[in-house]
Amino acid sequence: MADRNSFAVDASVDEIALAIDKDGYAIVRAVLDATTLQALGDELQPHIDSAELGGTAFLGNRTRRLVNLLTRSFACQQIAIHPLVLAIADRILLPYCARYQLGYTGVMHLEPGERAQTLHRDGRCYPFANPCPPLILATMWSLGDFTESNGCTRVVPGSHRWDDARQAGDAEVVAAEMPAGSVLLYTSGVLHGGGDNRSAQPRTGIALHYALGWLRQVENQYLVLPPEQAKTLPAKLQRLIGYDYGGPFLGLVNGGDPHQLLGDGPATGARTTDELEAAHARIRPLRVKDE
Ligand SMILES: O=C(O)CCC(=O)C(=O)O
Ligand SMILES: [Fe+2]
Repeated sequence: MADRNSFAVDASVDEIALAIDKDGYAIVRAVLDATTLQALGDELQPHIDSAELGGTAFLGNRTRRLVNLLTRSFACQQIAIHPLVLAIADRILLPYCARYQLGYTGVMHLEPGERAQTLHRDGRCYPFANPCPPLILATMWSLGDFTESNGCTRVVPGSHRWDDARQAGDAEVVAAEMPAGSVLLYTSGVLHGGGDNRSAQPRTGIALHYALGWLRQVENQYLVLPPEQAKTLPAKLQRLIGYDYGGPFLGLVNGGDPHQLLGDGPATGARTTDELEAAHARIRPLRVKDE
């Protein structure tokens, strides 16, 4: 059955964001052109070949995991700032933060015979009870076709609105099938996991996660990419990896904008700006129930 949350690349950002709000995920099919897909494969494959296996049932005994993707692939730097993804991230995350950031980059390369991963929420590293607002917008780009038989990501529609105690029944799990060059987007509250790879070919996905700007990054992007290296990146990406305020009075360097470390900012900056204050004033404060 066709997935109602699977969209063609010309779908509107509104439609896609609405699906993510309602069901916790959406797929946008065939976003990347053949040249970009080829470049991603060429740049990443040598690193994937030498990457270690996960080594645990959760990380995957037959899954090669590669991290620090921005240091390894120019094409990955480009897809991290893909305008469609950023437009969707604006819609999903900016109601809860003045800035969001790239929190994690990784390849999940499931070798044939890999077993399905336990369903989980990517937001579990942050100690909030579920249901809770989106802390992360995760993207999973398919380097080849993602099918039910090669272990495509499985998602549980609507589970971002469930309590932590509720378990998913088999009939509630959807295989997020998509052709090569597509992107699955899901929020931190959605139960999901890699599938069984029953095919004879590996299944390769690129995970790029965007997190609210006031959270700690899963992968410390600015130690992975210290200023000398970060200088070579597009300005948008520099800010996205953390050379930016996390919000008013957050993430300062010399009392101001961390972007100054890359040589273009004021020597000392303002602790906040009118634009940050306005963005902060628009966000919905979270109410944490004291139990
Ligand atoms: O490989 C996949 O499809 C999902 C992997 C995943 O969700 C994870 O490792 O957190
Ligand atoms: Fe996950």
